[in-house]
Amino acid sequence: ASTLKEAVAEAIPKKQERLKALKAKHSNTSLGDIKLDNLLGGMRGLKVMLWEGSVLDAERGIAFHGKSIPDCEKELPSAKDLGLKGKEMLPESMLWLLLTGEVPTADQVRGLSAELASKGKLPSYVEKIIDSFPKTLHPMTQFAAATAALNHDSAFSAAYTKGIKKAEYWSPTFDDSIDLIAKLPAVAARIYYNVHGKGDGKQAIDPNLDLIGNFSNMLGYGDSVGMTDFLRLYIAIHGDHEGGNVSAHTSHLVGSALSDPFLSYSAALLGLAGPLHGLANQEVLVWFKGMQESIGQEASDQQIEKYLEDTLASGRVVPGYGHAVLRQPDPRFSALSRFYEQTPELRDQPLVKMVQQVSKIAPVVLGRSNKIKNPFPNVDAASGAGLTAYGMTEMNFYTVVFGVSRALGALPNLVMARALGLPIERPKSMSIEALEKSLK
Ligand code: AMX
Repeated sequence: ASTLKEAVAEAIPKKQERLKALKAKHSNTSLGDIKLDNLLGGMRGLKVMLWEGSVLDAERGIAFHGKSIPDCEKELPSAKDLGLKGKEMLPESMLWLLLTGEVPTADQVRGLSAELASKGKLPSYVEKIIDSFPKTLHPMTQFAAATAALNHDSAFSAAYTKGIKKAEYWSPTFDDSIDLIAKLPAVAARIYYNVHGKGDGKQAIDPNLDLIGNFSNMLGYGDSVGMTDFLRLYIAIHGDHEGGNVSAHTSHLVGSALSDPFLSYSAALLGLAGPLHGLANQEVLVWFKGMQESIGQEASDQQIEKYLEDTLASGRVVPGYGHAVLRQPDPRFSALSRFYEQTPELRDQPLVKMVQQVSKIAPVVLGRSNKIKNPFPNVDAASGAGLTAYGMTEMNFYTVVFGVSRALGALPNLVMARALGLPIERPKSMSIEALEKSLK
């Protein structure tokens, strides 16, 4: 296949066959019991969703079609493989893997980058909508609203109105998904320009650059190979974290009503904006700032330990630590740490050093609480330090960067859900009275 759409078209019939075979053999096979604890405990552990891109293992962390982050770093075409400045894997390569299950060639990735660049500019009505937002409106609210507004030109919506056949749903869903992935950087950059005055907000998109090369340019960091390469890694590894997390599950749920990809992903962004989910990367920096003001930049291990204890005692969470599924340090945290250690200009930055220092102390302190199931750092513990070190000090923009990334996983799942004919989601809920009666 020379294009991603051709590769997806080749992958779909094989998936349809495998799903058919599973249904024929196992429609009534149990995947586990539902306990009251699951119902009251945020549905933890219940296997109730089909999600093709990635699977999260509590001990080993995320695997994208079976490939760990280190595997991806070795195998996926990188900036270097495409002759670009930098060396990190490209989010386009991750997108190809997530959608098809295959590692693309450098030429395939180059073609995809060019396609994304050709679709990256915003229609002027969306620019006007973004420009009309008050600067004080949180960037995530602006991001979600502008993303929803892009559905004005949805191919899926138009095709549905014309009466497209169910078997063909995946094709305009794919077209919208690529269109949205192409435009998210420009939406984000315009918000950054309006709120923080950096970059030029003009969407000068170079057809010979990759998605993140252009994103970095639009944000005003294009001259920094380090920042551009950091953003590539950041956006590749935040792309997908199986289906149950709030943003991914939201896009799946909303998409199941046949809302188009723009609406579905806008809803996902609103979930990502919560402090227990994507906003944690902003919260981490707020927490670090508070700590630096309180105990200084050269704090001792004992001072940090005490600060962590005080945070817990005050009833707040330590942002960037813990996870609903993971029970080991997050390999995404490890990948960012590796980047920091290998990058001389970052290694000695005070905040980067402090992030590494806290990551050794916090697991001990959080581990003493017998209720916290995972005392280890998650990806959000590390991600803001790199952005800050490269000059992006505006913390309320960090979750927007996460939001540019999460589309790489959420949107392919919508394509697959339509290709596999998955139905509208409609789980059963229970009232206390209904539970009392059925559990008597
Ligand atoms: N600091 C303090 N308390 C924590 C904690 C932390 N980092 N992590 C968990 N706990 C507490 C919970 O609040 C809960 O307390 P409660 O019983 O009084 O309500 C108890 O420990 C048990 O929680 P858990 O089963 O270990 O975790 P969970 O599945 O309920 O929640 C998560 C997972 C991520 C929301 C939680 O660990 C947390 O709030 N972490 C801090 C916020 C954060 O970093 N979020 C980002 C996660 C990754 C992402 O989505 N980007």
